[in-house]
Amino acid sequence: MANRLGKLGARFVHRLGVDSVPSAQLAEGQNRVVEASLTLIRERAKLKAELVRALGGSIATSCLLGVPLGHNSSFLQGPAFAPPRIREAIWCGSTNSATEKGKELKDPKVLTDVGDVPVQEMRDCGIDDERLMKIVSDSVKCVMEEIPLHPLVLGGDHSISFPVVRAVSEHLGGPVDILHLDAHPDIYHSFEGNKYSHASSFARIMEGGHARRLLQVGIRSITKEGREQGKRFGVEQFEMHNFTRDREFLENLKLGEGVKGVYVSIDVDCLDPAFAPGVSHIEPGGLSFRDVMNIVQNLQGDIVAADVVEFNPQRDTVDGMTGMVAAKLVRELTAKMSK
Ligand SMILES: [Mn+2]
Repeated sequence: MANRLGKLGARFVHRLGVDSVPSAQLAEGQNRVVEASLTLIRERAKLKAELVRALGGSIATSCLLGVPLGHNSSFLQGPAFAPPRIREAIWCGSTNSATEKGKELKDPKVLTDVGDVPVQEMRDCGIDDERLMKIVSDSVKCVMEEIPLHPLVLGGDHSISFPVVRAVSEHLGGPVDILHLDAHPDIYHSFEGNKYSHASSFARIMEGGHARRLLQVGIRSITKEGREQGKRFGVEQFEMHNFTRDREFLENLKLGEGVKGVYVSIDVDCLDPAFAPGVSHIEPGGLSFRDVMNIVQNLQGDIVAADVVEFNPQRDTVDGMTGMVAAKLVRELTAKMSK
């Protein structure tokens, strides 16, 4: 059923062309759709920030922003369907709304939400990837402009990390340090001819000068090009076959000093598939959920924004186990970001 719906969703996109609609008319219509989408996110962010202030304010409030984009995946497109599944699991009645160290998720000063960027709707209007990536960046900026909201982005495939990190560094006026947990380095110059591929996002981030340090943790599927690109950009790649040696260092990280803060990007496939089977690229030999918690919970640094990407609901178990795992990653990132 989920698979059938997924395919229908993807097929419902009509790529509008100049042959069917005059180009000036198409461009004008697209502009209206983009403006409407940004207006909805901007106004919701403004209202949620007003609510936080009315409740006494905070230093930082995590703010969910869904980016249901799956078409830059090289294999399956299911991550486009993840944001509503993650939200459902965050509030699932099988568990309570407290984080491990006692933050209350129902408190709007801790966690709020501005909804999703309407990715499919914009593609249906013929908007191309170059522009779509800019709309994702602009949506993130709409959230960051509303103090004290800090974006916690729900993917989507990993291609979204590029426009999100770009927006964060442009908004803050300088690079950040990035902690990137993933089975893959996602640093190909381009993949299958697509420079916006989910396997290339960190090449775009490094070229753009949006990160000072990039630490990649959980790596266990890396090619020669992946290692060469890593060296070229000065990336600190921590491969799983050395994890026993690296564990103590990684569980006591201190990042973000002298730059604009820390960005955390979690690809759900950093976890071993035993913990998170609902991903597009099953890669055995990964981190345990507690390994990830130790790394994230012990991290010293000011987390300015984060993402959780590559959860594929079409690959999940019938009881939605990976959805709960992705939701817990979001819950614990929220605990870490909110102050
Ligand atoms: Mn990955």
